[in-house]
Amino acid sequence: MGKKAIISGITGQDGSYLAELLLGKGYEVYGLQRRASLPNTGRIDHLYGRKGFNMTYADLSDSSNLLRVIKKIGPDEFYNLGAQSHVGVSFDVPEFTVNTNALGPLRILETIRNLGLPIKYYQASSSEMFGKVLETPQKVTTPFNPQSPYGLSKVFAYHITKIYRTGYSIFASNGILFNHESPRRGQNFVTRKVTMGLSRISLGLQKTLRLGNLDAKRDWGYSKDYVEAIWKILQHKKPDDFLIATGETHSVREWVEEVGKHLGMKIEWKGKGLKEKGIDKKTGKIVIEVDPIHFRPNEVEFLQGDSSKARKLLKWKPRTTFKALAKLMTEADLIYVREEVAQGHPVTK
Ligand code: NAP
Ligand code: F7E
Repeated sequence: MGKKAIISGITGQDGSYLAELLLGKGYEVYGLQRRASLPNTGRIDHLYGRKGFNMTYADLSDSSNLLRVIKKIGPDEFYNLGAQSHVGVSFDVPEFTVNTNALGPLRILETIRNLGLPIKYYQASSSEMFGKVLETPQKVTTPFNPQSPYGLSKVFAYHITKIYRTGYSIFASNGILFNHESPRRGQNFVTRKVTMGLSRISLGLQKTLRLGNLDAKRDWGYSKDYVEAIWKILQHKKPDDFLIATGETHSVREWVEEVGKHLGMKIEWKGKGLKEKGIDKKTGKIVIEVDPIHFRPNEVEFLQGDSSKARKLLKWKPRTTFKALAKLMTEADLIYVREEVAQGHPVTK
């Protein structure tokens, strides 16, 4: 019989790709789904009915339900991907963010400890923990300097994972993943917001797209490549912490330009600060404007990861470049927007 894995956050971007990967490897997958007033399973609807795929209700804020579910399933592996994952939103809902992202992992680890079962635990740690970076490129050994409730919640989760590993000999590992994107990325993260927004503009459905800090630089990879690293981290001979990144860094402005190219636009920048505009040279129209509503109280300006430890010990490397990622996400969103229109869904004007 295949291994059993629980995935929290299965309805999210990474959870959906990880579920596909594990089912392909013959796992029995148990996804934790939280209750929502509208269906929240759009990313995994295609998996229902597939052999080995199971879903159950659970919430990371509810210890007793985590105990019941983990005890009943008795998994070999627990992938904790569930989180309030939006950095900007974490300034608006800091307590909820910390409860889910910091105490959630503690609740799972306590359950594993109390049950005394040999369950391997994966913690979805984040490059946001490096925050205002103290070293470049960032390595597994770079000190953390978080700048948001989100970043700080993930620092707690990172350390509690290590404490349960060293203190109770639990196979508990951290994957410090840098930004990773895909056509399944939430639409309020900047890469997807741009591929959706510029696709709509190219089809004449929207006039401009309003963004925040265009200078921020990120090390952007592809979620499908990164879930392979997540799986490999739990297959490593001993529990450890790994950093997963491409090593390339680009600004939000460069992402906009690259996406524009795939839509036949040539975006040029005029003006400075709040007055800066992105203009499509081919049409002379303004397509990007700056809106301070998207600025954060603290900003992480620059991230670039050194994943050499994972490349050496896990034999993992990213397969998708920045340019390839922009192409695949833009192509997918052009189709998505066209379908949205064909189905008569409202579009932003
Ligand atoms: P995502 O798309 O936002 O998915 C988050 C998932 O967590 C969703 O399934 C969400 O459920 C679930 N969730 C939220 N609150 C919950 C709660 N209280 N109880 C149970 N489930 C809850 O995030 P992602 O991009 O796939 O990222 C996966 C994980 O990796 C997250 O922990 C994130 O913080 C971390 N991470 C992401 C990146 C990245 O660049 N993507 C980088 C580093 C680390 P609903 O669908 O119901 O909202
Ligand atoms: O912002 C800037 C924004 O929200 C990237 C999460 O998956 O990765 C993600 O966090 C940058 C920031 O991702 C807009 O200020 C400009 O500097 O796409 P993002 P993030 O904050 O880096 C890390 C690794 C995680 O762990 C998180 O879970 O882009 N930016 N204009 C904008 N960002 C957004 N969202 N919207 C804008 O209009």
